[in-house]
Amino acid sequence: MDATRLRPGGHADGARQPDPAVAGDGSERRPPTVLTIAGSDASGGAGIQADVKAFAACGVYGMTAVTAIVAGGTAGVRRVQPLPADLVCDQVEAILDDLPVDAVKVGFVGSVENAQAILRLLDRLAGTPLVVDPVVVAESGARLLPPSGLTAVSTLAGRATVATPNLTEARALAGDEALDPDEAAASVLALGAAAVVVTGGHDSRGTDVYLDRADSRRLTGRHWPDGAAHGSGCTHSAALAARLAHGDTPAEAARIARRVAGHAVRRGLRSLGAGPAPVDAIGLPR
Ligand code: PXL
Repeated sequence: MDATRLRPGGHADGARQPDPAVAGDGSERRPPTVLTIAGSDASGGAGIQADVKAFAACGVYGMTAVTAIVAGGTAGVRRVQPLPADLVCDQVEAILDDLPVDAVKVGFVGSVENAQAILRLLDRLAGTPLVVDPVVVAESGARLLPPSGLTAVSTLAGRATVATPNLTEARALAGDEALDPDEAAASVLALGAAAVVVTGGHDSRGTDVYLDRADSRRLTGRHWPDGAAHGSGCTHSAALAARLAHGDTPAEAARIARRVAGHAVRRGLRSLGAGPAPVDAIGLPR
């Protein structure tokens, strides 16, 4: 199939368009696509596993480049093994040489070398919406990224269309533990990101703070303080990237991502795991 004949998304056109996969001009429609560059969480609740489930829940085709293997569960992490930076590059380049990418999410990078390699790869992705979730700690409290990695992750966050730190991560990037969510959002924006969401909507705070250079919003709604939260940040940033791939503005994508992550926490699988239970983004039968 000639890739130029494939079109993202689109809606079926009633009786004159019986096959929703074929557009009026005869070209075949394709789903929006999102690439996640992130770590593998052995427990299946967070990382790349959470991303792929959030992509499915948001109706996009997901592609993955794995940065690190995290041997961990809901209660903690045994080992973090970054993959070599050239292997991260090969994965991304294999995708870029073959498939369309409508949005990119960067999650846990695993190492400074990987962060630097990802920065170089972004040159090939200029113009593609980019969500950067600057993962530093797991929901269990386990530190995933050593302090030496913060500068590289700050640089990545500065390239984002939307950066999505939680309050702990935003303070770490800003180097100031005392910032409130608004101040933390302003500091991350100052790194160069086009927009920032300091997340809190899927944890005990209940409100996401959205900030870009023209707009500032509090994203509120139902709040699930006793929900299952392992993977909630990954689900949020993956859903946000998926909505950007659908063509939403950053502010609208952030609004929907808060809802998707909140529902995933509410439906979280409290019967699984010894720590914060894994989110459920896809509504598993039980
Ligand atoms: O939830 C943060 C997170 C992100 N990425 C990976 C993880 C975790 C938490 O465990 O393992 C790969």
